[in-house]
Amino acid sequence: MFEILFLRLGQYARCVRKGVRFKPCQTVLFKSVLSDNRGYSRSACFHARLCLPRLHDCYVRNYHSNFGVYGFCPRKGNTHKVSSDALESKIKQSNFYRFVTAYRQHGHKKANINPIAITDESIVPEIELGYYGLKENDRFTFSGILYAPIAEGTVADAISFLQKTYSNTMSAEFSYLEDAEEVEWFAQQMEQSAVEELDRDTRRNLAKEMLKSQAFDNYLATKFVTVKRYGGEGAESMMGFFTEFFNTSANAGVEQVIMCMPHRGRLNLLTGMLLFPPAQLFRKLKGISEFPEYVKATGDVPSHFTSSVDLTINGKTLHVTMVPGPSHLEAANPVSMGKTRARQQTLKQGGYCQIHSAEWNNKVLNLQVHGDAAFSGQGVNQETLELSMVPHFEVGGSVHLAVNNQLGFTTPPDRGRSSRYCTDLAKIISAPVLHVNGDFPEMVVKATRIACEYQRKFHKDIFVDLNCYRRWGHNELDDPTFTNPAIYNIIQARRYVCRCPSEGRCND
Ligand SMILES: Cc1ncc(C[n+]2csc(CCOP(=O)(O)OP(=O)(O)O)c2C)c(N)n1
Ligand SMILES: [Mg+2]
Repeated sequence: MFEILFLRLGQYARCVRKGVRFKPCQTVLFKSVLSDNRGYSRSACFHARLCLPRLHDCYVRNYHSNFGVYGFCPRKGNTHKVSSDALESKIKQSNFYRFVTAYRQHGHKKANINPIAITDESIVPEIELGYYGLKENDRFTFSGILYAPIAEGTVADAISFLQKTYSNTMSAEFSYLEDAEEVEWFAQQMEQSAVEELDRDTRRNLAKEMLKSQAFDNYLATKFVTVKRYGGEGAESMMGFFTEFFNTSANAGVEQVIMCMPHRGRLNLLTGMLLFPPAQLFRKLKGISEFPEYVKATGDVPSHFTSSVDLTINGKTLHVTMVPGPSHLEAANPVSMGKTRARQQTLKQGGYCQIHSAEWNNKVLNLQVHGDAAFSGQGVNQETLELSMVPHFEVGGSVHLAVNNQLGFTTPPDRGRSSRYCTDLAKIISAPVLHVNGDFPEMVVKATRIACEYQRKFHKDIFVDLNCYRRWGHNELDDPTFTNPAIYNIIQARRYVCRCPSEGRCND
């Protein structure tokens, strides 16, 4: 009975999509070829008297209809309204408001986001007080303009708060967002996050995951000296991103994450969090096939390994699928988006929901991890980003992490791109970018939280630019001191990020 009902509905849906028109309560002859799992076909021919209008309303969305396009959730227009109090405060204190706005826009230029900075850009003319006719001891009401913990104070107080928010070890670019509501929301998140402390459990977990990643790299470096492992040393805080990303997603009701990732730190993530069996990896690193002995085959290189697992987080199940990695950098990004969309379609989510007014509901989330050089250098990223909000391609916003170790094999940023940041391509779709110093893993966690919340709220792409460094050569077998002596003078004089408890980093 269910099979017949299913067939009727499926047939009807296909006919509707092909443009076949039915009259209400018309007797329809369905002739179908059914395939069963024993591999042969049998014909079925039966009549069905269907109450078509009711069926149509309840179960089927036309591809094009008055309700919109099947598989597409139109975005709401800009309905942002500034409260009258806030507006009054802004108008009365317009010079101060201009200054705060400029800080939100340009503060990132003097942020301390580069752990291996060679040059220092501390003067940013756009946020010099003289431009706004302000003096340090002028007093203003902050309410309606700033999301500071104090309601009023001097310009010096405001500068110290803005500095802590936008010119610290984390910063953001968001002033170009096209919707005023998003700009205001972003400023609020940044300013509230600046005064928040992470709880003890989060900090302990963060330290644990980073140390695990480092111990894994040390082990591989000792046991498999001649193997290319593309280690995560210098970028350990990417584990902070992943921990927070998976936790916050599971807590928010995400059920599936479809992700793509290049070589850097991939083995660390696979074995550390995505339950990839270390024994299988070690077999491969020893030169033995990753398949069981009775299978006469060998697979791809270790850095293309993949995983598809159920994680249990706070009693919730989060399925994480990492798509297989090709050598061709960034090529997996559109594949991961396509897979995300296909999963959303299977689960009838967002634009595929049978309820016409449904919005993206974030059950399936796309995560894209990039290398700094590959992201700015590969044209496929421009193509993928431009598809990110196109009907029938969009996935309700992807979260992007750029593991920015400031080298692409041997190429430093100033020889590999013209843009200021490796993530500047994000601006073609006006996507916000959070820049964070990888030496401050707690800031990485905060940036990840804001990124996930933005994606969830606005269903648009967002980027985290994790500024870090590469402790060894590109694949540990090359000598970077020969190709990049200036950078490696700085790197070799440093200690590992997880070993700096006295400096307040992971200090539990
Ligand atoms: C399309 C493509 N071009 C070139 C390469 C060769 N290649 C492999 S890794 C790499 C450097 C990538 O740098 P980045 O994206 O910054 O990642 P990192 O290794 O620094 O993490 C290059 C050029 C490749 N694999 N794919
Ligand atoms: Mg790089």
